[in-house]
Amino acid sequence: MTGKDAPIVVLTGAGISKESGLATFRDADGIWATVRIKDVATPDAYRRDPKRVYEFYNARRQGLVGGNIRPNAAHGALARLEREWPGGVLTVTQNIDDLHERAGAKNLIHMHGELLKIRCDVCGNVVAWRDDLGIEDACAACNTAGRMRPHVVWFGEMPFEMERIERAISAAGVFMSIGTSGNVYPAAGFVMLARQAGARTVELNLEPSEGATLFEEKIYGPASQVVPVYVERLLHGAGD
Ligand code: BJW
Repeated sequence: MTGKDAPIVVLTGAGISKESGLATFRDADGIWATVRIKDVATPDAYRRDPKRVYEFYNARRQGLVGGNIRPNAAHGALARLEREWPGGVLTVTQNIDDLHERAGAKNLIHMHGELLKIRCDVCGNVVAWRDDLGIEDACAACNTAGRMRPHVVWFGEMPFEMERIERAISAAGVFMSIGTSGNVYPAAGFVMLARQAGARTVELNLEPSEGATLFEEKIYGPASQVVPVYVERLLHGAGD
């Protein structure tokens, strides 16, 4: 299949957490079917109506912390791959949930931020946060009130750790994309970078994504089923 000394980069999206009970964005029953991006996921929405944005993320935070949300077999299989693959594995997730780390992932980048953190818009201080967030909450570092925001990346903002991600993809032997529709850049462009680097490119998704034709190998089905099988094949399959 591929040399086991070659590093693997895995990109994940909302589809990997669907079977854990978290909604995706663009499926028929997804988040964007009930709220508009421009009302909750842009810096302008936050400036215009911070309360609306707080409510949107408070509800999702409550769902993640208080709901019966657990990592599924796909998160578990990727954590196993990270532990056992000799060449090293970096998981880059677009998801703001904490299911990869709860499954045991250590080498992980949350390129679109984390739901269980908030950030001061004034001084940049980031803190862990599991409660509701409101306009009255003040920054523990600079004391400014009313300027704490979800530590997430909205449209028009730069995703986190782009240099590190691009360096890792440029050195990868395998690039796997799991549970993402390929609608949102720069993540949707990573497959092109991986191809330029000569990596083997694999899409594992419920259905063909926007960029499906760019992948050499495509495996369609629920992540909790197809990811563990693919990981087993990488670790112990016959070379092909
Ligand atoms: C399953 C499954 C199961 C279901 N098993 N699979 C014109 C052209 C190109 C780019 C732009 C453009 N105009 C504007 C842009 C840039 C813009 C962009 O991409 N816009 C597009 C809409 C066109 N991007 C940005 O603004 C980004 N920043 C940026 O570009 O900065 C400048 C820059 C320049 C140069 C280099 C680098 C940067 C920021 C994007 C921020 C995205 N933010 C969000 C919300 C915040 C976090 C949150 O609230 O959660 O991030 S939007 C939302 O979409 C969220 C997700 O992370 C992201 C991706 O969604 P994802 O994960 O793919 O979910 P879905 O629902 O789309 O797909 C799920 C898939 O799973 C489906 O395919 C299902 O079939 C599948 N599935 N069940 C397996 N059981």
